[in-house]
Amino acid sequence: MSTPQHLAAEAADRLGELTGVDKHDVALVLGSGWLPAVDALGTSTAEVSTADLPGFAAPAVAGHAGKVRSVRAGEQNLLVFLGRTHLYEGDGVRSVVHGVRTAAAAGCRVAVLTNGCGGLNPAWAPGTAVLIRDHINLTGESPIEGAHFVDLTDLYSSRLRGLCREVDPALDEGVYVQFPGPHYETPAEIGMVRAIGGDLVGMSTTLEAIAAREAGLEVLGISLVTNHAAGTTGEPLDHDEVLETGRAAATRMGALLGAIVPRI
Ligand code: 8IG
Repeated sequence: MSTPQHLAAEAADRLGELTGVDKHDVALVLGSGWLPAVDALGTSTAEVSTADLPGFAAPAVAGHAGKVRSVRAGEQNLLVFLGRTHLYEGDGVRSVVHGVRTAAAAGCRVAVLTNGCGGLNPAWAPGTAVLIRDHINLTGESPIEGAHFVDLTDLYSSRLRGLCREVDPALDEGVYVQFPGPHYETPAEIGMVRAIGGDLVGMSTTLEAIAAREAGLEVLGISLVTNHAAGTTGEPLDHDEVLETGRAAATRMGALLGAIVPRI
């Protein structure tokens, strides 16, 4: 019988062989708009295709390459996922959280989960980074298998959020709401998000955060608001504009991550 944790341990072993790095310390998952930030993190010592690691699904979206880098940053070995598997790809929740489980099996104690998302607060111009304070998981899924009642109080570590605000006191915080996607929300759905206390809408992160917590990792979540949420301006949402906003913000996001990671 192969559990998801066994499969992750196999992937971590293979990762160790391919990168020559026995143990990683901090995992980073780079979402939409964050990929170019990788160069600001440190010196890349190895790049592995997830196709060469057991358990990873083939990537499905332009701008989401299935690559993992080992990056040396000061005294730390970073395991950087250049893209992620989304629930809407249809490969199931096990695939979505396999990277985080692999990171845990590779020795990581912290997971930094980034994403691109829509923002409900009109003051958040596209290109604004927002710390995730908490989440609402509207996927109807859990990555946890069996009767394992994992506590999600302070899922998004207040210690790590505090550290981010030492780096940039202007960082706002918000509640991230994950929808299954891949369609964006209707204006009525954004009205619901507002009513239930959400500030950010996206298609990732919450399932990975839950799996990370189950695996004992400390979690930091940072969203890049790439667009105003549907119906909050007169404009329709466009995936190419989302990618362009990410490219334009990359240098700032790189500087932010580059300043935060050494303090973790
Ligand atoms: I980038 O407005 C990005 N991803 N659900 N809604 C949802 N996902 C997103 C959005 C958005 N922008």
